[in-house]
Amino acid sequence: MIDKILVANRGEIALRVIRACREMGISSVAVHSTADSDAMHVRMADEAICIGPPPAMESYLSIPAIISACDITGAQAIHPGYGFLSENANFVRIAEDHSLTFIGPSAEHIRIMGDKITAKETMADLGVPCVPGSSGGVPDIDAARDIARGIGFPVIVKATAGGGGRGMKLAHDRNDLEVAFSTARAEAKAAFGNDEVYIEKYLGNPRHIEIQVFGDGKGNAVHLGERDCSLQRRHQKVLEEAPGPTIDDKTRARIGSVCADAVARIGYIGAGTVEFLYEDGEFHFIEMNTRLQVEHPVTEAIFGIDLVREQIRIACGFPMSFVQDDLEINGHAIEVRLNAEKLPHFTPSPGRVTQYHAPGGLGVRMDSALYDGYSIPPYYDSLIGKLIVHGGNRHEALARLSRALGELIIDGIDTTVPLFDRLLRETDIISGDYDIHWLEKWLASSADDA
Ligand code: MV4
Repeated sequence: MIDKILVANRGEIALRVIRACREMGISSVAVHSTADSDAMHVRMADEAICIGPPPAMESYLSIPAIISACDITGAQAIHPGYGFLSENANFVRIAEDHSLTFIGPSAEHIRIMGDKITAKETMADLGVPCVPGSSGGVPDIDAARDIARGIGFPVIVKATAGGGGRGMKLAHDRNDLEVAFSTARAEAKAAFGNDEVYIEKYLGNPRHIEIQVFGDGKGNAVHLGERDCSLQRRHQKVLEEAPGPTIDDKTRARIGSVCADAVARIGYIGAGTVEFLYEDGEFHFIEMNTRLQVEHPVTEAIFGIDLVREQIRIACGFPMSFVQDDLEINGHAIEVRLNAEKLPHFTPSPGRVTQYHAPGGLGVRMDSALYDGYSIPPYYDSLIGKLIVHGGNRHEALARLSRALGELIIDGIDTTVPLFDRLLRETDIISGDYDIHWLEKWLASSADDA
């Protein structure tokens, strides 16, 4: 039986998990570094335990510290949130060796999807459409030339141990290939200790569309539609929405069932996200994330479900509380990520929040660990909150977002809030006409204006 869960994270996602625990009558244990003694997750949890000094390597990423915290508090399960240890297969194995339940997929599924070549091979075998490219690793420049000749330029060289945009090199034509290949290799070796690379056809103007899936670990799985996360800066998502502005019901049902079938067939357990590049009406698999994602609330909003509750139910051995036919989309949801950063260069801006007022009202959800007088420490990610709005349709959601941003007060630090006020006046944003390059181009051109 699970009656106590340790939340191996901080900030808004720790609160998100603690809230689900409380609603389920499960007690929660917060862990924190010495920099986070005054953090909201420490206050909100039933118990809190200090696990180390400020650097994440010595606290939130310290496996012995977290296992010890479970032992001391009697927590039977660990929810990792996102980031930190959430996709660490070794951590999952160690937790299981200590008879602790990891609230997430198996170590083996995390390992498979963590290696991008293995992930792609696995998904291709399961019938998921992939970006054309090498089958497996590319051993040398001659093999790279053969692959590129086959698929045509431009191509992109990616590190198998990379992901999320780390370790990629573009080659526009055959003259670029040797440099792209050898620098991708060298950087992969330096960054990940693994120099294996693969090659894909480079897609010029895709959208980033990701499919939320959920498996029961017994061969059943559902999909919960897509999120369009194309608005990114330096591989950091800035705004996400569901449903995707360019995805119709038939397209969703088709790609959704391909993804649900694929993860069902591998016996996947819990929440997962299958990432695609979507261009000219076609989906191309790139990666799978084996965790709850930052942007999960937009999916929760349109389906009216609690994904963290489902994660915990499955980990406890209960069935999922819905089947595919129960899942129906209601309206439209948009999330904006609020960072403690100073525009225009997105410079981290930690410090004391002198005044905080969260927006409210119908269709507004603010997930944040801020409070009046809180000091944002400089050691961690700059995400300080997520504002999620839900409306009957996209137009209503946009109006609600604008209204909610107007109510929001965060004083004492710089934030990315002014960015959204400007974005919401752009016709491409209002119409939903953007791809993965739109935001960076817009930021570059608005820098020229200034
Ligand atoms: C690509 C691509 C174009 N073609 N792969 C970047 C993050 C990583 N998850 C995959 N990425 C890309 N892979 C092929 N074959 C363009 C990107 C890419 C990107 C993808 C999603 C969202 C934003 C992006 C920004 C730049 C490049």
